[in-house]
Amino acid sequence: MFIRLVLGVSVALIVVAVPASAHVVSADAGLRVAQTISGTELTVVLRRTPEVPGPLHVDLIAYQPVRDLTIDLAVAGSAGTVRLHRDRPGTYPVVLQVQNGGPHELLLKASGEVSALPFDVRVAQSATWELVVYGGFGATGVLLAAALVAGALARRWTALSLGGIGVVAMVVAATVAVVSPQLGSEVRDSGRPNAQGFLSVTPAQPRAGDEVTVRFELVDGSTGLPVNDLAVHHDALAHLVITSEDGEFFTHVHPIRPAGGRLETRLIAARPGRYLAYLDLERLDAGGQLISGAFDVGGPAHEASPRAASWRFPAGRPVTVEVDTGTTGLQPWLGMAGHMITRDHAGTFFGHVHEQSPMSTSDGTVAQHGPKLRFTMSFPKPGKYFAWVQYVQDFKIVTVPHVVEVFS
Ligand SMILES: [Cu+2]
Repeated sequence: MFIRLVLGVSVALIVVAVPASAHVVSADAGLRVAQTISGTELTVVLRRTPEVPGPLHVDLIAYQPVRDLTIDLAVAGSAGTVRLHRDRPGTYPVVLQVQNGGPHELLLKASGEVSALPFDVRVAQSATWELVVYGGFGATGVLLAAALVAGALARRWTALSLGGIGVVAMVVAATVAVVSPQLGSEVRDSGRPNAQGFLSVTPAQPRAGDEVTVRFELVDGSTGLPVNDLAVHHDALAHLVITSEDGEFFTHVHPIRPAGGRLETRLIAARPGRYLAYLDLERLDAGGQLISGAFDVGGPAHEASPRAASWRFPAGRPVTVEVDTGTTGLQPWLGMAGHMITRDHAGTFFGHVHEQSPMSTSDGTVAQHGPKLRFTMSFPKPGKYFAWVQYVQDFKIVTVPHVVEVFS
């Protein structure tokens, strides 16, 4: 009876899981974070780590166009280097070391850009309450066995006292096991944190053809302090879509994090005109947020090439499109088989939907989707919209632009 109870409580204890978080690297969980560094689109994969001190296996998955690029990686005093080779997309592994559990930052450096990716190492570490619980159950077992032996040898009082102490030890262990999930859990204020974002560009007045650094400063709406709690969602700290107002230019990147509360990306703004930026992020314990901004690029105006609408949809109700990619070799990117990003002509509406097949568990290197991608979205009002379908084939991000006419 005692043994069954002890086993039951022990199993219940093992099942009490550490609360999931968006940054955790543990024995059962790895982390994927997309990063656009020095113009190269990467997925940084932090593999599962069973113990500390121990190795941290990091894979950089590089997407075309890949150019010759040296990326220095560092975490907690351990460093490594990855050299990307031109036109060789795919996985570049490196092994770093982690000394202990808790919060860490993985530093990536390439061509003067630095990104610090926060993550949390959670591997089995003995907490005080665990020592009490396991020690209590251990003592119970020993004392009860001793009591049985004493009982068998007809030492009644010895058997009773050993049994009594054993029962006390078990009660203490069981009590701590029951209340321990509450120990150490953080008390949080109610309400969800809200971020304010400010966009700036360098140079401040870029000309067509310049390399432009686009920067978002993120501060907490209540405290005004830099936002340091971005959660990895859809395999990135933040997703940044920049389009020219005329819809001719489109980029979907994953900005580097040079410091807490700051996200940056570099791009060549080839066309003059207005550019609209949409930053999609999520904070821990908060919902998703879309922060937008705009900047202007000077230079003699280019005529936008007239493009006929490839899709016509009714306004205000869900529509499903099927896109035939012509291949069964699609690799998941950002955890999905395909992405569709939409924007209205004025830039006041922005949408991002995903392909409908189940979310992939692959790190992106396995081709497991296609040829058809299905997207369901809706367009709120009649008018002209732009849509961009994105998927990955042979480690290349394919972007297919569409013009959409939405009627009433
Ligand atoms: Cu993204």
